[in-house]
Amino acid sequence: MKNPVRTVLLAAICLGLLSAPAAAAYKNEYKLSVVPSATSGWGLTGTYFADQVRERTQGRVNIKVYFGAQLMAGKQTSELLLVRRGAIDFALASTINWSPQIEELNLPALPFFIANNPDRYKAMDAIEAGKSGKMLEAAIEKTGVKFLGWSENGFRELTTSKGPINKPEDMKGMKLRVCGTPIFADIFTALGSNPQAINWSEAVTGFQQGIVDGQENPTNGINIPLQIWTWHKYHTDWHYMIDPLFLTVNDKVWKSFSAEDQKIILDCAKDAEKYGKALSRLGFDDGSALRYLESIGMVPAVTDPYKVMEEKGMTVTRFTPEQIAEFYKATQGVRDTWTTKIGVELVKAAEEDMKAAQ
Ligand code: X2X
Repeated sequence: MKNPVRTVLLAAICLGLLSAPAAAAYKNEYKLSVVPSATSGWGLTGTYFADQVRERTQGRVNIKVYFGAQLMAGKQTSELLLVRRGAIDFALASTINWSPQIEELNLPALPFFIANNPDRYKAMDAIEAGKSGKMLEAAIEKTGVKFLGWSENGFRELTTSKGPINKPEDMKGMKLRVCGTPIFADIFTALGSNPQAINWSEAVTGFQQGIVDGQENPTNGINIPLQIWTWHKYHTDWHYMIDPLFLTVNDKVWKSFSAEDQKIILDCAKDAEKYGKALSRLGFDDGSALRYLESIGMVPAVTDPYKVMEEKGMTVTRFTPEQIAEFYKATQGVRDTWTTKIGVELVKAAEEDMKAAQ
């Protein structure tokens, strides 16, 4: 042993005893879960977030996106459980898929609630920015995961192979695919249809085989990328509810990041919110979505969804205020029952947030 000091130092380095104090152990790859495909608005937003994080952390945080609910073997309502356990690191999750475990997240699924405001996008933003949004974030974080920021799948519209739908009676007996979240069964039963709970991973096969007569999903985010007109020729533009998306990460994983990387990740989540919302709102808002997408050089191929649906042979029924009023009335019982489950205080806070913003 020629140089004992050097030997001790080398041994200490090998044991990791002298490693830099700020350098937490990072994984080579972090898994981010997305329920639909890579080409959905949701999938594009997940990729955008992962790319931004990788670039801005200079590769320190390397996120890989897993599409098609593959990390949950297709069972979309298991996502929260797997993020909590650490089998999934990050998720760009929908309130719909986490609401079976977190009752508060049913708020945006209250039928004809958010879109019942003059500007439905302002109403959504006001909830997220307001007191009710803070209550939703707290409900998410109470389960032991870190909330990073909002994004959007979009207002959900009905597409059917039979139609058109002008009044609740037109839906009578129709077999409609819904996800397995309980409030959906209640809404579609109240409207006289026959809801079928099918995971998204199996829903497209259901459309191909004609097992169901229709489904509901956002236009830009899901229906157009999926070319839903292949199976459904009728589009009912009723905006009956919305699924906001949110970025979230396992708490332990979050705590393993340096303060610098945490800040970068939160900044990237803010940008993912702007991008995801612009994709969802393109062609439906006052033109801000298009201007934003132009400013970041990310305009998608379809910028006029109504025109595309009509060109593809879809009959688009845009609801009048009188029609909305009829559907509103038919779903009053669902709003009453679910307001109690969600929490009267939260629903009231959301009403106040939305009203203040109009
Ligand atoms: O299952 C659906 O309809 C989807 C893809 O929109 C959700 O995950 C909520």
